[in-house]
Amino acid sequence: MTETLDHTPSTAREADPFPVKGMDAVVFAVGNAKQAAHYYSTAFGMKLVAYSGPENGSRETASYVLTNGAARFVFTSVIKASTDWGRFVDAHVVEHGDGVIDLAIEVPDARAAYAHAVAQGATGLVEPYELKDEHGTVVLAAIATYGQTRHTLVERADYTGPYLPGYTAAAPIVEPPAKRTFQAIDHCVGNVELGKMNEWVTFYNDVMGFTNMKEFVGDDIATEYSALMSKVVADGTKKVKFPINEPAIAKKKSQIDEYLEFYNGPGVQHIALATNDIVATVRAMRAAGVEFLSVPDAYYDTLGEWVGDTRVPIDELRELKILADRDEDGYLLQIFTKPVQDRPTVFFEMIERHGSMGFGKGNFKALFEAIEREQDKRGNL
Ligand code: TYF
Ligand code: FE
Repeated sequence: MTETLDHTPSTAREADPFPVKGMDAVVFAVGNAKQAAHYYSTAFGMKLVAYSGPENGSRETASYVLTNGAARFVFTSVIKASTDWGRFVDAHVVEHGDGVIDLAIEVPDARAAYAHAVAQGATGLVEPYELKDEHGTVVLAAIATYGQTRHTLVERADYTGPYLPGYTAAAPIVEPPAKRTFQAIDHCVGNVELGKMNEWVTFYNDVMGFTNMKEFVGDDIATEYSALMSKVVADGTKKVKFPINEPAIAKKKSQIDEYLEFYNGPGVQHIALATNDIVATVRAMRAAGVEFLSVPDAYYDTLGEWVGDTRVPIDELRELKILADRDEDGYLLQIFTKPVQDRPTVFFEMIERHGSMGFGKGNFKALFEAIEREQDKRGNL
């Protein structure tokens, strides 16, 4: 038998089966969305742009949409549950505390993305459907990921409204800061149970065609100090990056186990926000009362020797407790907030990249020790 020649142009043959445009939104289910919208405005420097609630036809939930550059967060609370969705959001807050219910991804074709995902083994949660208003049409579908988290697939085409049909434009709660605090979502990290990291990495490989990035925390480092293992998957353009952590057995209870205990299962651990002036951002956020993790002064005594020159003098990094790391592609500056609710669960990272596409591997020891000091304050064994 002769081989059949494949005449498909190579571009089509290699076409991405699950193209993505970027993160559409991070959607939080919270106990009090009105106050969350205020906190993310005044403390994180975001801008309220859209609202959905009883005043514009949504009697069940109130949702506040805040943006900062391309980054979009949505905070949803239940007013009075009357559908399965309202009951789900209510139960989510009881079970997990304030947390992320949806890492929504913008795609060029939500129907095709959903069909591909489900064919590759994803659990479909919402079949593709259209929403329309005077600003145009949006197609939405949703698939399940770890824990009770989902990925809504959002096709906006030519939609010109402030967020989605059902939302109306809203005025900022306070005047946004003159200088933007961050401009995009850099990566979104999930915590999964012991032994499940590779399953979820395979899920993103199969369902979304995401590939593994080279930076990971293996069991060699895990047992020494970090008490976690981590791998990163990303889409072909590296715009959407999802690190996945699982706990590792170590001297003390893993920070991932602590999260899983207080979140009552897997979920989003941290959202990293990209800034182009981390010094100004951290100064503004600290002044507004945001708490960040501290590393010992000794970290800065040796930093210059291995990180080399960065845009920010070491003394300023030391003053603000900003971390730095360098790899073969460049360097990055980063800092981590403490958990932003009473449960030791969700936190944020601010990151300023200069070439490096890593996640701060050189800082893992100092960072994880800082996290463990916080765990100790909470009475961790
Ligand atoms: O996203 C990352 O991989 C880095 C490092 O519990 C990190 O921000 C990893 C795990 C963790 C805290 C930070
Ligand atoms: Fe991170």
